[in-house]
Amino acid sequence: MALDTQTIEKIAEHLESAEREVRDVTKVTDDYPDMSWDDAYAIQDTLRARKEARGHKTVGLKCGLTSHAKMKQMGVAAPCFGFVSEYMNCPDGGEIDCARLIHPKVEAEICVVTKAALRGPGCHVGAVLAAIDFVIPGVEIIDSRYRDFKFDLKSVIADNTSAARFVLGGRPRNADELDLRTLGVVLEKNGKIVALAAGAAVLGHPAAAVAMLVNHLGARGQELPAGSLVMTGGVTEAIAVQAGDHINVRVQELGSVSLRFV
Ligand code: 0L1
Ligand code: MG
Repeated sequence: MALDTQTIEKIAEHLESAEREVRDVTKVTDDYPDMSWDDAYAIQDTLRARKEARGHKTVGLKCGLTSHAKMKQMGVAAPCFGFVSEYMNCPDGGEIDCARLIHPKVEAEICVVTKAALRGPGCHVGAVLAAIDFVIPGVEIIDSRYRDFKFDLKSVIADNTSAARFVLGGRPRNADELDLRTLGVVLEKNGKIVALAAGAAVLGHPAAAVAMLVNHLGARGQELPAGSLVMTGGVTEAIAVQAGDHINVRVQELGSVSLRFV
């Protein structure tokens, strides 16, 4: 670790204030260029502890930058992991208040809820499929706290991978009834199709993103407990939205999820 505990706490407070006050900031590595990967996740962990201390329960984990479309869009070459909190959860068909967000974008995601604990290292797609309780479609609303979504991977990890809001809905299904690789996904904005993809866009198989998360946790001495929600990552590039926009995501076999920005 390049940063001491006090500095990590200071950066987490800085990023949390930016979110709470709905204002953008410059990326953390501008001020701390020697920050390590462990520092980046330590800042994220501190952010999580701060939210939990405010009563914001952590309700799921997320994989970010898991599709090549997203990696290309953001100019990074590897996935990252974050968490979602209770206050980020919005109802299917509901409204999202843009006044509480800086510059939101939406991502269509295939999400899973597990029924058995998973432990890495060595977790693979087969182990994940055996542990999935059900698959559910979702939309993630990302809102980087960094000006113009300009960041590097360490800075985005510190900023909890831009997590802001999420919506789950549609028709949950058992994983053994589906081939997650070939599930078609259609993202519509204001009634027009703006992005198309299939589940395989996420690391070849959405369960591979979950395995990667489990191995990441394993390297830190943690497991993914039974009953965990995991968002496996946007299947397409993220789409910018503003007040007045309506988003509908259709996932083959899993129904649709919609939301309106006000
Ligand atoms: O969920 C995601 O894929 C977002 C990861 C962070 C990068 C971004 O803000 O686009
Ligand atoms: Mg995402």
